[in-house]
Amino acid sequence: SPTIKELRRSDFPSGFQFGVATAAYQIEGAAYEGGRGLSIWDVFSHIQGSISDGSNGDVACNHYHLYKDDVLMMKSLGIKVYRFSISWSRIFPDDSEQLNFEGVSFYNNLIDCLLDAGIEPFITLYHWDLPLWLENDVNVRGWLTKGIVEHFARYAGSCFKLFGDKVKNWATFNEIRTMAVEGYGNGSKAPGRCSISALENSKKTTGDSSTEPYIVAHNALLAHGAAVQVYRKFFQADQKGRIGMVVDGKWFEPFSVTRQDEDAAQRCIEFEIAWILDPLFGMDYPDSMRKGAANRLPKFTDEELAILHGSIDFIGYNYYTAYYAEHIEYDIEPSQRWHETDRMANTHYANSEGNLIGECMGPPDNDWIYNCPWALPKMLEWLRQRYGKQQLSSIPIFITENGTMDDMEDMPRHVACNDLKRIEYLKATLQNLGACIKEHGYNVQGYFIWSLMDNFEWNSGLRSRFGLYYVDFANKQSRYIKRSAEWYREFLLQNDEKNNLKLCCYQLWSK
Ligand code: PNW
Repeated sequence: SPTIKELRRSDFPSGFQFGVATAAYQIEGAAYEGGRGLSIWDVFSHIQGSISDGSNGDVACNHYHLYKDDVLMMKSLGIKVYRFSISWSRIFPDDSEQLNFEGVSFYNNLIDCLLDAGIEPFITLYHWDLPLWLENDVNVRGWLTKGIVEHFARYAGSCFKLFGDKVKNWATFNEIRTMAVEGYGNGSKAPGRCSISALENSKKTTGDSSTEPYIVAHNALLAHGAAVQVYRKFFQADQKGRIGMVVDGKWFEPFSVTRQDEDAAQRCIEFEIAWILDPLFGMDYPDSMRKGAANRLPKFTDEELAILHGSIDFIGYNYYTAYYAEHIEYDIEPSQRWHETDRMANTHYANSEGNLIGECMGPPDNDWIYNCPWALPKMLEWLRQRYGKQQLSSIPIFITENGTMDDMEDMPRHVACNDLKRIEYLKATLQNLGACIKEHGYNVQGYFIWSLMDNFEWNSGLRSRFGLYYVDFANKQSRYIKRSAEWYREFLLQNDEKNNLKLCCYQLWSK
């Protein structure tokens, strides 16, 4: 086992940025305030049975009202960058596509407050909360048609125009893979469409899961391309910011030492991360996907590929975990297949010898995160091999999310705040990240912990806690510091900074 060394800020390049990440629907609340329109998550979270604890994001962390306190909390951590998302339906509540100025001022106030606190904003334009009017428009049907592309480009352009003088980091999308597979493949996330037989009896909307995840991802990629064109053509020269995309993908190890399982592991990585990144690096979808999904995978025109090629100034990568992959042939009709079966692999937490991939971090019924800090360097090397050392030397990588949930549901607050397992997980990831940057020179420029505070964890609701701060959802959304927040602060701040910070926080507080 690797020796656990102490971790120091100086193990990372001096310009390396540390931060925390959140997303609008997961923290803002105020779902019916400030002129906000509904999104697909407002509808989905209120359908009985879709959220495991029956909660929703109506109030969430009430960040919409408590944002000033939250910025102070961030400042006291010593972070220098904050990743958050804009709620599209707060800016454009309905199909008139008229700006909602109350929504705009919320984000302006938040951004000003962050800059005041010396924290750089890093904005995700789309973190899964599509305005309902776009889902319901029969000519658009959410992400299912190309009609969405111009709407997204308009929304993105408005954000650049409204906030781009102050915001220099833009990510168009968070995790196109997850939104496509979980929103249209297994239906566990909004808009909850699925057709696979295992879920036939659930209350989810009927869709065609053999095609829709691919169509949705395709249209989202085109929307990304259109937004980047707008930024580069009209804003980038003046505003001097950068634009990229946030992707996710687990690392996969072969289930057994066989050629078949090695190929299966490679296929899984391609079906997760290369699906989205290959087209951005001038390639078509991976061959393995063309083979697996055949004519159900949409085709790019030359013109579309030309737009996508080179359309990111950085890669945002959300890293959480790794699994084992086993080769398997599915005996089902192409029309019954979906993304997870097309890749012809089963995934496991233990390999053929029974060894676990890592320590399980979550509670028994929500155990998708295993602590595999060693897999992050493997993924960085995989990216370098696939997209080229030269190319990746000019396209920096940001680890835009990394974190874990508590291992028990409904734990008392004092137990949840004594979160030593989270510290272990974060520290191990950072040790591996720092070491591989030093040894191999990967151009990784930042790292964000998911998340600043406990929040609405999508279909797992409010009980799956990912925060550095505890949120008491039953009592005014009060925030309480966890041991992991203290640990992050100790890691980030030098002694003199700690003293200065006390003073700054006091001054901000009294403002
Ligand atoms: C992220 N995977 O989703 C999301 O961006 C966050 O909004 C969410 O709260 C966070 O993870 C924690 O769940 C992911 O399969 C979904 O590796 C799936 C994976 C990774 C991240």
